[in-house]
Amino acid sequence: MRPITVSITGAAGNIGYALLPRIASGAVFGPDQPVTLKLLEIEPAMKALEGTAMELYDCAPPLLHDVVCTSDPEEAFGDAEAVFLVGAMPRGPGMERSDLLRANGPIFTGQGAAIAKAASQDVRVVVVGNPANTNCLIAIHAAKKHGMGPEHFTAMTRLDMNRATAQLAIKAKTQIRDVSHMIIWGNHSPTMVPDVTHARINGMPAAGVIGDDAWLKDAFSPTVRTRGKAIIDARGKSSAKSAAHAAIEHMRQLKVGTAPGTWTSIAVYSTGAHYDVPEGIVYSVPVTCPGDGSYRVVEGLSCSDEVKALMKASADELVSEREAVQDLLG
Ligand code: NAX
Repeated sequence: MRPITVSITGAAGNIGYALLPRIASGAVFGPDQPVTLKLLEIEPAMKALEGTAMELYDCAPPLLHDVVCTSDPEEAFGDAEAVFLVGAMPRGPGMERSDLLRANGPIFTGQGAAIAKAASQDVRVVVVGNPANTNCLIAIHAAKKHGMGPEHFTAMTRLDMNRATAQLAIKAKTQIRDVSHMIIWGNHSPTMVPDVTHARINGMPAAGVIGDDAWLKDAFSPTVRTRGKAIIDARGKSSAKSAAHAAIEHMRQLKVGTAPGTWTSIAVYSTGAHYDVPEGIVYSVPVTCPGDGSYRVVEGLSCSDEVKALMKASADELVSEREAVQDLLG
């Protein structure tokens, strides 16, 4: 079978370390599909990348066709059919979210343009590096200048959805597989909206099965929103395995499809047509994926006034993030 080219940026980092062997073992494209991995890093991390690649070979994954290590974005994205934009500068002590946006934004102008120039015209991109939604928007604008449309680019809120799904299962003392239809609306930030309204446990409304509105309001949402910090406090390092897993699930559902009757949460470019989300931001919504790389926003879901207000607050945050990087959107 013809190998698929998959590009991963920040491949020598925490998440990259967890991501590479799983992609090379068929987690995204299945157990028969060979993959060529093209790994992008910045110059100072090339030595570490070499070590990561050595370990990857030492896993001897039968599906691994070839590995390319490079610091040249166009080489890294050449012929890519799937791209994981993980590489970004971490938020340092005393750095505000706006500082992070300014620091990381330029990475995504260059990479968005390089993807449009060098990748397969069917490429699908997931942005993981934070602030993921607005980094994705920056990449979309850069790619557009080279003729590639926004439908190729998405940002990851799957980790937030997985965190929420697991919390519901634990609270209901049931299995994770029994929980479905969780939604994350908005920004991958503390304003995200974990919405349980349509979630089901064994096909029944989750809120009814749990029967504890105070927990849903006061414990559930804050736990999901602050889970990243809780992991850092407990582990001394940020989420890596769970983030890599979420990125894999995100890409797998785009490429292979969502199961009938289910959906997933993905941050997509808003056309202004759904749920009063303003046009021109990257906003997480429930989507179904037919399996050809495309997605369809699930329409017509009811939202309470409380959820609508939270959704608007998250949209407002994304609009102000967009304003903060206006000069990068050209
Ligand atoms: P690390 O700091 O371990 O790794 C990042 C890697 O990116 C480093 O090796 C660095 O050299 C590389 N890098 C920096 N600039 C680059 C560039 N211009 N081109 C290519 N590579 C570049 O971070 P890690 O823990 O792997 O996290 C990566 C990103 O994921 C961070 O921005 C982090 O905030 C974000 N996350 C996003 C999540 C989400 O749900 N969307 C959750 C997990 C994670 O926190």
